[in-house]
Amino acid sequence: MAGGLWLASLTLGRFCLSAEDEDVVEISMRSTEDGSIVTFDPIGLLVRPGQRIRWVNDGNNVHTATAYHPKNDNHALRIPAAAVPWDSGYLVNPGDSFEVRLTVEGIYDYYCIPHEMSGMVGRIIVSTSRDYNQASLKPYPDSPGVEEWSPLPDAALRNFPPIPAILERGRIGGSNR
Ligand SMILES: [Cu+2]
Repeated sequence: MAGGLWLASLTLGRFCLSAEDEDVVEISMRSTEDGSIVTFDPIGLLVRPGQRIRWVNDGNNVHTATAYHPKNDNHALRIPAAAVPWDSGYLVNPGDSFEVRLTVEGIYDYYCIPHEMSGMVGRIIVSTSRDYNQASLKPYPDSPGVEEWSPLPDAALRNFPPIPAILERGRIGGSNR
């Protein structure tokens, strides 16, 4: 019970569990050795509120998992307004990982700091429903909307998987280009 309470008090951050490990959804931070392909895999993911999400570096490059949020270097707000933004910092070594637990329902777009310009972005939907209308999940506009926010690179805008596809399939694999 004490462990459960301790867990419940954590909303994000780096932490490690073994015996109490519950199900965790992993997202690989993938890169070819020459860096010609960089991608989150899966790039689109549907999770239930409160589920643990872990990004793991596959070891060929340096990556971050960083929420689209003005607190992260003036990026556009592309997570629910009530949600807490995150930034993993640089994950340098093979197997380096970072976890969040997203409790607010909605759409979460995030990027990799060194590879945003190359389109290394991902989208997580936190929802108890797979029904597009019932979940009332609306896509974010392409333009940042607020003057101070940085515009998104075209490569990033191109790569967000469509919301209906994520709801239907649950997970969308990363780029193989
Ligand atoms: Cu990256």
